[in-house]
Amino acid sequence: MAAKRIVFLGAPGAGKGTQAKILASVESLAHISTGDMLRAEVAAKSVLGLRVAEIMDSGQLVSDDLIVEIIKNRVGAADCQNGYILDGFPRTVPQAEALNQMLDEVGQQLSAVLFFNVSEDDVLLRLKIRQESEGRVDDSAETQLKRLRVYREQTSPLIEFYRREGMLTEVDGSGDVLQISARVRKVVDALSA
Ligand code: B4P
Repeated sequence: MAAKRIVFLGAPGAGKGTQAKILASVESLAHISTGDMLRAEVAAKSVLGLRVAEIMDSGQLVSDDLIVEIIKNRVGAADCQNGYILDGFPRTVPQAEALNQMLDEVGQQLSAVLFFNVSEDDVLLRLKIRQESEGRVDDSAETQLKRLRVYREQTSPLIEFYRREGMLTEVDGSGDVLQISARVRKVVDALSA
């Protein structure tokens, strides 16, 4: 079976990570979350972690060069042979261009880009609940709004970018987790049909 290489795109709190975990396990794909990778560096207090902690906590994006370097090293790993889900990458047009170039260089192609469409009200509610249960610094009320602004300005242009490339499939990201994962499965099943 052909490897599946899928990008999950959406606002902070749109449920990319939640859905990526489910799909990765069902389809035996590597789940590559730049957010999780950066948080692990911060928790380990590594040189990289110390550099990015403040940027993440303030709701800003980490620099494109740094993220591209992280992804380059990650997609070559053995667990990516069957394919992978890029969860939270790319997040800017330069990151998307770097990904295209990276894939060209190794003769690979993306299979699909899934855009999780969720209202800002739903996103803010989910982040508020997560802040209460997990206490993530970047889920505080003030930072949530900043992250949404950064998303609108820097990430949402990717919707048009991938639509133009004929790669974009929109998934209704409202409703409960199982409803949404059924929608995701439908799109992914169609890729292998
Ligand atoms: P991420 O970790 O990607 O954070 P996220 O956008 O909040 O996560 P996601 O959309 O996956 O939401 P989730 O499923 O968890 O990024 C964090 C930071 O890292 C960024 O701000 C940036 O600083 C940095 N970063 C990451 N990638 C970068 C890049 N490429 N370039 C530069 N910087 C980068 O869902 C959210 C919550 O909702 C969860 O609590 C979940 O349980 C809940 N939920 C999910 N689905 C639900 C549903 N259907 N109903 C109710 N609740 C639901």
